[in-house]
Amino acid sequence: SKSPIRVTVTGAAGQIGYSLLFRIASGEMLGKDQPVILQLLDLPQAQKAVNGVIMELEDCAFPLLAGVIATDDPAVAFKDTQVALLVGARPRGPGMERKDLLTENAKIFTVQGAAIGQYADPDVKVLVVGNPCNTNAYIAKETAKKFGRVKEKNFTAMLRLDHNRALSQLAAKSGRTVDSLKNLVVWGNHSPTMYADYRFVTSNGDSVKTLINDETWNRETFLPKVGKRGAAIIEARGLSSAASAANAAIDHVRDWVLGSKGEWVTMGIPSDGSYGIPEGIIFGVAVTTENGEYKRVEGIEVDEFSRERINFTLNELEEERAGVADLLK
Ligand code: NAX
Repeated sequence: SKSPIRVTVTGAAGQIGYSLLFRIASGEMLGKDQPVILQLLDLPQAQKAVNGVIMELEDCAFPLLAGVIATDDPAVAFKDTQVALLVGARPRGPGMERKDLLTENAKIFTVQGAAIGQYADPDVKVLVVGNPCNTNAYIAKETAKKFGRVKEKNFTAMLRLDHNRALSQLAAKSGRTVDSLKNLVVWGNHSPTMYADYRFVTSNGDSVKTLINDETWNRETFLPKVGKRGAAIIEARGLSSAASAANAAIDHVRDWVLGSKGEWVTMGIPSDGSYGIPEGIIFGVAVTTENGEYKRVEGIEVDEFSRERINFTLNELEEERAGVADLLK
């Protein structure tokens, strides 16, 4: 049988954690034959709640769950970890400006990036979910890099929820099934500025754009709906998306580790300069995945409207990067 993979989850006592951990332990993320050891990080005041979650994990008697640890120490949580899901983050409190949110989170992700850089497995795959996730991933990457041990390109941010949201909207509008849709990409930042690009989506060989045949719908309904879906969930549920976010995290890591079988999926990855995205910025792009590696889809045509939208979301990311530059010196 396979030896267990160490999986770190931060923010383990939170609502995404509560959806995520059980699915990881049941084998939905790394495979039904792959044992896992969970390394759970949360704040000191959340340890009691983490222990409650661990009691429930025990009560599931998952055959693949080879061990669980709980800690408030990043050095312990990231020790030898092979997959790290960075979910815990500082939420925006009353009266907090966007800038404050950015710097509060920058502090968390420099600490965690340093722990990953020092203690994680050199091949660790990192997915940042905690917002602002692109910039948090950037901060963790830049900090980890200083230790020269782990792979920079393995710092990724979660755009998959946006990707899945867009898929569902396109399926409903075109009357095709979600699983028939191929070649969607969501460019940019996980924020309302993201650009869900339906131009190349096909369903059983048919162009979905042609099937829908309504560019006004794209611009005035689809794009805003996908962009503001998070806010709509909060409005309806009184809480932010959790089960769908956990589901997207599972999709992201599963495809990365087990392969996307030639299909495009969206991942926020460090830019290599293609598509005019400055190197190093964590930007949502289309990738295919195979043998535990992602490969950026190259050569996607960028028309005038798409260039405008890509620049808009890029601008926001450049502002975020400038906002944390001092902290990374
Ligand atoms: P919760 O507030 O329910 O849970 C967050 C947990 O993180 C808490 O248990 C808290 O104690 C812990 N935490 C805070 N700071 C920590 C630190 N320094 N180290 C370890 N743990 C820490 O939030 P939840 O609903 O689970 O959301 C978590 C994050 O995901 C938020 O930042 C949220 O904005 C983000 N999201 C990102 C999405 C994406 O698509 N990228 C979508 C869903 C979600 O909004």
